[in-house]
Amino acid sequence: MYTPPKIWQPDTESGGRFANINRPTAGATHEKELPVGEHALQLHSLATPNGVKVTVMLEELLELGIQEAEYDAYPIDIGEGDQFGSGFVAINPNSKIPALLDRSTTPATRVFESGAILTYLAEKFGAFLPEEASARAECFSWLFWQMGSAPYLGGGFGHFYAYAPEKIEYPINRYAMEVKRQLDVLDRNLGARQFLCGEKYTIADMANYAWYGALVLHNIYDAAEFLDVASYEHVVRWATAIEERPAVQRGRRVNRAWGPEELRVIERHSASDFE
Ligand SMILES: N[C@@H](CCC(=O)N[C@@H](CS)C(=O)NCC(=O)O)C(=O)O
Repeated sequence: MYTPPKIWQPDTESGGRFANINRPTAGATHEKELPVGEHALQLHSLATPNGVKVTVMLEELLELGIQEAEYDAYPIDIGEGDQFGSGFVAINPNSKIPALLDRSTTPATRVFESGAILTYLAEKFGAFLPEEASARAECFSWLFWQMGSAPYLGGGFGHFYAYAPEKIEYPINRYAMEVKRQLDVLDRNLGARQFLCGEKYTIADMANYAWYGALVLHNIYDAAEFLDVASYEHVVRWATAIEERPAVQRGRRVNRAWGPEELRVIERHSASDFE
């Protein structure tokens, strides 16, 4: 039984996995310039679900033949604290991947938060976001739904089920209930439509696929059986169809520093990096 003290103090000893990168303050911890490539778009990221959303979008734009979407992608090793380097913090004061710098504008445009990056790219290139107001609102609804919901999946369920130093029934129950509810929200919607916002594939699908696709197709947190993810048939059908797209297969590999060697593209500068 824990009795909170009058004034909270950080306890980095028993914080579980990732405790070493957690601290109660923001800002840079060290001076470190970011590398700069030849393209206008400079992405600093990692192939986690939040990172994959953006590399999928960039590869989808390139698949459409939009050359201006060429980009340099550099890895940020969040386990080593790269997200607290001065160069990275200048593009993302929140010290989390992904972060994008667009050098085609004067001054350069920084964008952080994966949902904001997807929207920025969709608006810049006029793709994967409906123009018409009602359809656009539906797309933003599902995009923001993902941004608000996934922290309960990752930071809530994933943390307590997979990473916390001990299995505690109360938070696991609470977050398993919420994640199953979220899967049911998606499943009911996808039972009536091909994609989340209707018959067209949009940034809302990319954002949601990165998290819920990983859950139903790739057993993240080793929880596929525990959450009975196979029972959400429409979600599985939708995620499988998205994952077959060549751009998605490429996007999943960018800034990936783990898994089979032949699938890793730790830095990406051109299409030839996938060969
Ligand atoms: N809401 C943010 C979340 C980003 C996020 O949580 N990124 C994680 C990796 S998936 C991170 O950089 N963690 C490092 C840290 O917390 O220090 C987004 O969607 O961009």
